[in-house]
Amino acid sequence: MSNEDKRSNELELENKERRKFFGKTALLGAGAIAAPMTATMFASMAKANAAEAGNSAFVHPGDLDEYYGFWSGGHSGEVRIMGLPSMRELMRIPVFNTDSATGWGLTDESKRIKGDSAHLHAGDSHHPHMSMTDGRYNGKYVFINDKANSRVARIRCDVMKTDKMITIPNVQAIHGLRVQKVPHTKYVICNGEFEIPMNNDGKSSMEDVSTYRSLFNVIDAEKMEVTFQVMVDGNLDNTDADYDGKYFASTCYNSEMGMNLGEMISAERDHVVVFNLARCEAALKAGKFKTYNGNNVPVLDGRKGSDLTRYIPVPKSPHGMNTSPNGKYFVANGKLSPTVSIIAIDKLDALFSDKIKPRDTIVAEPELGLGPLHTAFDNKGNAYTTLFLDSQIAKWNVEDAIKAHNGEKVNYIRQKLDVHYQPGHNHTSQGETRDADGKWLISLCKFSKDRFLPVGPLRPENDQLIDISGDEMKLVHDGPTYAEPHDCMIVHRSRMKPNKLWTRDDPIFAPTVAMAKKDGVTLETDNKVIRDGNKVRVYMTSVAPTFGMSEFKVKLGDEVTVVVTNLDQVEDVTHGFCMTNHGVQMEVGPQATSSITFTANKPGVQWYYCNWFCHALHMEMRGRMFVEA
Ligand code: RUQ
Ligand code: CUA
Repeated sequence: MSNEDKRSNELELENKERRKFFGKTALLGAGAIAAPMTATMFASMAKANAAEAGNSAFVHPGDLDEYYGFWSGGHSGEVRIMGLPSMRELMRIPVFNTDSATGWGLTDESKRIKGDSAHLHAGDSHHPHMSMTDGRYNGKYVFINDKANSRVARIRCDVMKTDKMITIPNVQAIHGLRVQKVPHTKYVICNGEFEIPMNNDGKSSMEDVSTYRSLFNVIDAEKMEVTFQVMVDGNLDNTDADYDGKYFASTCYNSEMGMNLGEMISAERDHVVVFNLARCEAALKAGKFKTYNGNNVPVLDGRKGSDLTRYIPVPKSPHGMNTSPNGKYFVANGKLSPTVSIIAIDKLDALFSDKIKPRDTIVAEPELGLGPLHTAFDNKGNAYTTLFLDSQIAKWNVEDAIKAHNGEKVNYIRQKLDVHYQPGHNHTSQGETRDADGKWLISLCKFSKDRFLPVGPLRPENDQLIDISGDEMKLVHDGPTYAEPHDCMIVHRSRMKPNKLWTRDDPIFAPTVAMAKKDGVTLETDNKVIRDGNKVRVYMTSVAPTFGMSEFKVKLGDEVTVVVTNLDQVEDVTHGFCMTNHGVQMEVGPQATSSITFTANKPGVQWYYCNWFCHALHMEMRGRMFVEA
């Protein structure tokens, strides 16, 4: 049995055990207050859902999904975990947004992780992608970009929390993001979309755009530091990596370097830039770079004529960039052209040694329909392209498209399916890896219009689930979602092994543990108030249903840091800490330490309470801060 099969079986077994537990002992379980589902409840739900039973997407209540989906939250700034095929939302991971449930953006731990952007409370997350080993998801990290504030963040999949965030210098609007697939994710790659002057110090101008550039960014995935950047001609949109560890490719929709719409869409062809990783690393080593804007990030020159890059002309304002899971092709999606351009990756060596011309790498340019934005793949040689303007997904066969391009009389289009409406990204189960399995396709539709009960002028998006396991695509589920799942990826559950509890040595709260140590406090046992000038550190434990400290005193104007260590060892028993009227809220997971700092600017009695429902006596889990005037 493979490790993946073992993990899948393990999950099934745990699930059965859990149901036994809830069936018998949930009411008595110390701390566990989740209401058990009775047999009658199960039966009636099963009956209500009987009609759904024939639906391949139906997952019985209590059963586990086969896949984890990672959804970007778009301009809500977060990442969401979905279960597939049920399309149940399992969790939200705050990243670039601020979240009152978890205290993300409010706690000292999250502010430390956000670093230089701790003062920003907004973001626009687009492209979540998981780290890989040998072209396969390895369950370690998910990386995501923030277009709004030019950031990249990393989520640790053992705890499903953001653990690193960086602001990328010298660029504006990080857009396309992917990971190196082979041999492993050493680098995260991403594009600076908007062209800005180099240097952008106010001494350039609005009229002369000759110093404006977009940069390709190569980030060390473990250190989360920019290793180098590559300056290009034109701007950069989406990107992807090959399966050989040699090349990255990015689309450019503004080769014109236009500063308004008319200028940006004037050329019939823009291009794909291909980056040669070995040559970039060699140039970096040889010191062939410059720095800009007063920082020390090395910027390589990959403009036309450089040996680091090649420019392949493609029609017209291309958008999505997708590598086929057999490692053979880069597919650039035409957007304003009804075509996609298929670049043969095995011709890139010849292109970089100037044996062939850039357009010689194009092996087909199939016409698919209006507004092709993104392409996904199954394991049978088929591709699925979203047609934004046609509100359809075109299923087509890659090798047949190449035959047709070579003059053979074959129909490469397999099917066109209406989706509702205007799809942007799509994604197949494990389709950006060698493990593409051809089971599920998600169409992330930007409009839902009439598909759901009206909820006012602002409508949900519509994430549609399509069964692609048979010859025909079948739409099986409509999923309303909040602004705006730009992109997603679908990971088999056997690849994932999240923790059930925190471990006391977790690096996310290690600095807080170090601070306590300096104060002579042992977090696991002590409940203490430490005064340090007008700074007060309040250390307390929590065990359902009490805080280790039910009262403490501070003085008006003190800067108060409350550090809560949750000693509960029971799965799912999360506590919270909320100081009423102070905008102070946070999650404290089992075995975790969380801290939050605020000014005691209101005199008198201030109640604090646990804001995560943890026990039958959860309401009583509260205490008083007394602020002396
Ligand atoms: S982009 S709808 Cu931000 Cu991924 Cu194509
Ligand atoms: Cu602890 Cu609610």
